Amino acid sequence: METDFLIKYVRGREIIDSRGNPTLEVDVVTEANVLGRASAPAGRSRGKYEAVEIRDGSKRYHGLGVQKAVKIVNETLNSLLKGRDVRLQREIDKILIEYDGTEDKSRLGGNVLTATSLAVAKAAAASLKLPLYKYVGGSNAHILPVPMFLYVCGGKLAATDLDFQEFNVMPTGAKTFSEAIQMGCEVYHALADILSKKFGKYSLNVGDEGSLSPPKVDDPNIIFESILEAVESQGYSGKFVLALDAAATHLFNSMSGKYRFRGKEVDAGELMEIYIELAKKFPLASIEDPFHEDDFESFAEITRKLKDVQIVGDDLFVSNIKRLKKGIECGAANTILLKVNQIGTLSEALDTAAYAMRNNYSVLVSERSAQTEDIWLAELTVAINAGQIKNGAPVRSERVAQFNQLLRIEEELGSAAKYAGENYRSPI
Ligand code: 2PG
Ligand code: MG
Repeated sequence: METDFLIKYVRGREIIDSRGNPTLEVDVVTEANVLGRASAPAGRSRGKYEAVEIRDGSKRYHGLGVQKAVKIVNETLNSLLKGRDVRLQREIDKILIEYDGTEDKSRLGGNVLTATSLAVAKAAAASLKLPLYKYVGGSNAHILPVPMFLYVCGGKLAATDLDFQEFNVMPTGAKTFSEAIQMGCEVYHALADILSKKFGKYSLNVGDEGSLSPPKVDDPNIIFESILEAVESQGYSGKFVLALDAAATHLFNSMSGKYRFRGKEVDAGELMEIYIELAKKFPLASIEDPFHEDDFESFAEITRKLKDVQIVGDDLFVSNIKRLKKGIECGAANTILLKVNQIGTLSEALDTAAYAMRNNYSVLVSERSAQTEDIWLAELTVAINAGQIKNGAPVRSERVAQFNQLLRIEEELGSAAKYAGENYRSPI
């Protein structure tokens, strides 16, 4: 019956994320009692142009409670969305965006919009008895992404002396997604061994996303060398490339106009040289946020200088189509990091991804440093045939949940599944 697809009610609740902070989960239930449930992830190393999160700011949970967000869902959104057809995703997202009415989504909140919008999509998919990736992506959703595994962290995401935030790897030489997972896990454990022998047992402490934490190391060269040693030890030479997230916004001192690096301050030109040297010395295939979030010019310069390297805009673009357009106009970066909660709704994220691809920008779908067990991220990555997913280390449940879902999707797609491999920037 057509009325089966109408929303009976929308309900929010406060749950906790992988950092032990509250986050919002939303249930969308249809008249046929079909449930769509989704939750919002949360960033720590956030860009200033991201959609604002609604948090309580009261005593509980150190101000991070989301009871206000729950109230918005249970009262405002419940009456706004009741009786709407869950299959009309764009219409529902438009209602949400218009009701919010702000540039930074501060009335309803990026967390409220993300959890609600995805819960609607999940309710529609479940009502139509389709997996989410097929509902959103259609019959051509078939690319299994190259997983970008996080091995070592610095910056805001781990208690190490490393300034750069993330040292990732991509098993581009695997033949299938499941082989990529196997390779990524084997090398992670080999690296854990190598780091603990070189830098002591505290290397085995893990950061926000399960990354390893070698103490008293501030030189990125040492990290990349150790990672390559681990890759070789497992017989995978040449089958992995390296990927860096400098998260340079958080190293930037706006007073001096310089970046913090290894105990001193360097200017944009010196930082550029550091990247160029790393790219010469290592199979460094991807650099995210090499400069701060307002420096489109330096982004454009590094994109010209390191032609073969994927230059990713995270804090720079914040998944926002307007900022992406500005970047495309001046040649800043060649890849967008896609995080739904930076922008708000699923429809906006899909628009940004489509616009990027049409302009020869690659799309790297990304987690946040705090996730839940919700697997919409994995589904979205296959839905848009993105070709790559950034998802932290392969060792914590909120990370593993995404990898495992991708393994299930690979199995379900059978011979139609295609691992992006070396074509991760342009998999079709
Ligand atoms: C990033 C992320 C995720 P956060 O900078 O890419 O790894 O950090 O989610 O904390 O913004
Ligand atoms: Mg980043």
